[in-house]
Amino acid sequence: MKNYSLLILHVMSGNITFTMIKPCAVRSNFTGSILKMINEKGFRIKAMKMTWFTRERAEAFYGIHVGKPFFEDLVSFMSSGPIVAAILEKENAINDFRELIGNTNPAKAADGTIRKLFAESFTANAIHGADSDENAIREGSFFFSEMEQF
Ligand code: IDP
Ligand code: MG
Repeated sequence: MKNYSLLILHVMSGNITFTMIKPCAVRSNFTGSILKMINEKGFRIKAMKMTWFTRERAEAFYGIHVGKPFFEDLVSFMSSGPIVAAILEKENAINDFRELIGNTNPAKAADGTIRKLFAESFTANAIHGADSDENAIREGSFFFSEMEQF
């Protein structure tokens, strides 16, 4: 595979995460405020685009959640409008980003977290953050080619 060694380096160093500003937050014009918080926390934007999931692409992206009770709502919601997808770089990226976004359930998210500030509901919880180094690489590759990562 092309650039396989680079990919392994990223996985091992754990300095990459993948995020999406979800349709609810883009619709509400929170994109700028959220990106500001991400930058101020020390993340560097390695790749970024505004795009729109088709239903099929959303189903494929969230394949690990097939069969769960929230899957249908999640796929409908995620394909309901444009998102902003990005690959972010920082030491300890996965954990630090999960801390910045807060609990999946915004009712449980800590004060000052992105989900606490901007989420509308459990499903429409403003932002996605990858949960592991492996998933960050997989999810980033879902949206960005090598040439789109800087
Ligand atoms: P995460 O986004 O915090 O990693 P996951 O468990 O991976 O949480 O779930 C993916 C997304 O599915 C969540 O961000 C949320 O939008 C939605 N979701 C997860 N669990 C529930 C639920 O119990 N009710 C409604 N939506 C849920
Ligand atoms: Mg997850």
